[in-house]
Amino acid sequence: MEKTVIEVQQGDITKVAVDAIVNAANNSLLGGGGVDGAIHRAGGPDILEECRQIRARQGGCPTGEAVITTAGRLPAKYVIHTVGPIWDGGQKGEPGLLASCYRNSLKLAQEHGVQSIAFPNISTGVYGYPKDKAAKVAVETVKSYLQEQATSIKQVVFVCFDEENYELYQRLLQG
Ligand code: AR6
Repeated sequence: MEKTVIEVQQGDITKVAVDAIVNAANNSLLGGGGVDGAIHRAGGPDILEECRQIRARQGGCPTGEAVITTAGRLPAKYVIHTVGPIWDGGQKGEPGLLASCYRNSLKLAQEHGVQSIAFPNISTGVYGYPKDKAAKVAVETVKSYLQEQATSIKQVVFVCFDEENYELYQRLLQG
């Protein structure tokens, strides 16, 4: 089987033309700041309306899980909203929850026939997860998922907004 390409880019995830972009959302699914704010601003009100419907059905999104909507005005077809853990010292299950975000997002993408997917650096903004630790979890989880599963996904892009994350991911993906 053809190998999935894993790439790193620096920039704004709302501009990336892939089948699905992942949003670092919160349990309410009702929007917020950071990448969540940027996605809803650029994508328009349809995304929030779909999030409201999901919320009415299932009461938001638990930490570590993911839900999918269309992408409004964005170049992507889908937005996968996942909720990262809030960093609280690292002994409260944060690494497992962060890994679940990546795994559940890939699973949902696969269920929708997605071939290319872009991730932001989940939890490393407002939620305070140390960037180096989060990058390791992200890269390890994506790599092991792709090794374990037969998948439709041909391209995974880590979109880093800041220089520090960009350098961390470049280093981790070199090897
Ligand atoms: N494109 C790509 N990455 C971005 C963008 C962008 N346009 N904007 C910010 N980032 P954060 P969290 C990076 O705070 O830590 C929201 O209010 C940013 O530099 O967006 O998971 C939600 O509603 C950082 O590396 O998400 C939640 O309440 C990364 O995205 C809460 O923040 C994640 O930072 C979630 O916190």
